[in-house]
Formats: sequence, C-alpha cells, structure tokens
Amino acid sequence: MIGKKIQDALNAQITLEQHSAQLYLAMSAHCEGRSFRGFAHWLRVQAQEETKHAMKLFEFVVDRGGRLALAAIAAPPSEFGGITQVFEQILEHEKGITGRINALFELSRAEKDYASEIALQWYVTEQIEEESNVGQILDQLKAVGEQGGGIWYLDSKMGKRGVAT
Ligand code: OFO
Repeated sequence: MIGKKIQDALNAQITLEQHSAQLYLAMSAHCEGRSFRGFAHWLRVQAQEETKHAMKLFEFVVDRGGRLALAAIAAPPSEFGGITQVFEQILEHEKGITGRINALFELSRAEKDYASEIALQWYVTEQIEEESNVGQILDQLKAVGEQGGGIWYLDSKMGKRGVAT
C-alpha cells in the first residue's frame, strides 16, 4: 500500500505530465500556424510521450492500491513567439519538471518507499534525455537562425521523428 504523502505527490505529477502534453500540443499548433510542419510534428510526438509519462504513473499508483485524484490541467498559452523562443520555453519547462522529479525522488527516499524510488529512477533518466534533446535542438536553432534556408532544413529533420510507441 502506498503512503498518502507520496500518493498525493504522484497524483500531482500525473497532472503536471498531462499539462506538459497540453503545452506541447498548443506549441505544435503554434508551429503549424507558421508552416513549420516538422517542428509541429515533433511537438505532437512529444505530447504523446508526455501522456505516456502520465500513464506510467497512473498505473503505478493504481497497482500500489493508491487513490487516484486527478486535478484540473492549467490551460497553456496560445502564443509562443519564434521557433527559437518555443524551444527556450520547452527547455525551461523541462528543467522545472526535472526539479519536480528530483523532489519526488527525495520524498520517496525520506518516506522509505523503495518501490516509488525505483519507479522514479526511470523518470530521473528520462529527464536527462529530455533536457539533452531539447538543448541540442536549441543549439541548432541558434546556429542557423530563423532567416534563410537552415531553419527549413531543420524543420524537415524534425518531421522525421518516429511516433511514440
Ligand atoms: Fe514528462 O517529461 Fe517532459 O515534461
């Protein structure tokens, strides 16, 4: 049986992961509106990944006999500026999520909830990948700038991202 403290914190994280999915869908629509269909596609796949992150936690809470308490998801903005700004905002968002995952990890340690600690290890590793991927895209965007052919080449590369399985 899962403790109430960690159960509540995991419930809050499920809502946050779903918020990430909403945010990336809103960003995808924003990119689509500027004809960056590759970036839009990448963001839709990212939104699917976030839903998977939420579902993994959902299964974990339910499997541990916890009570699921879903909260309202904050509405994302609809305007994000240029593509570089979009990715700057994603990186900031992911850094915030990393902080929340680390806090959850610490809590599970403090509560001696070893099952949660093990489950959260996956998220700790995932956040390294999330930040690294987004950081790399951001570096490339800064290198090519938003004028000229470079950004359209990047857009076509982003469009090749495989769908989340
Ligand atoms: Fe779920 O990793 Fe991004 O938010």
